[in-house]
Amino acid sequence: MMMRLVLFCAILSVSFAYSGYKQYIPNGRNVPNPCPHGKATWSAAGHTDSHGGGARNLFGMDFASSAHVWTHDLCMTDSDLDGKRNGEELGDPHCKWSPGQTPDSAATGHPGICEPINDPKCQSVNLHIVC
Ligand SMILES: [Ca+2]
Repeated sequence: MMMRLVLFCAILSVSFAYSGYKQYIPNGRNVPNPCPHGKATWSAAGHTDSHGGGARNLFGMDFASSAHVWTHDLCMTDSDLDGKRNGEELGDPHCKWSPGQTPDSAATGHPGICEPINDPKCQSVNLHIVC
């Protein structure tokens, strides 16, 4: 019984660790999944696996570098090198969003996955993405 409780708490804390960052980026709970098949949203925008977890993607590395804070610089950066700034993709085109506010618009792209996902220009960037 005690072991089950410890395991349950461990799983719960891991889940919170992932979901905790979503509130620190605009539309963090509604980042579109650019994969051709699968669910509509990407679980953890900063990671390579669509279900959450895996290594950090390019946006995840930039987000970690800014101490997990949505800064003007992070907003203006095009982490995934697809020609669209992170703020543009996450619905904060003017880089004025802060936690707790409603973003200007819905997210239109994924800040850590070069899109269109199968475009030749994106192949080297998307090498470790797991749909
Ligand atoms: Ca981009």
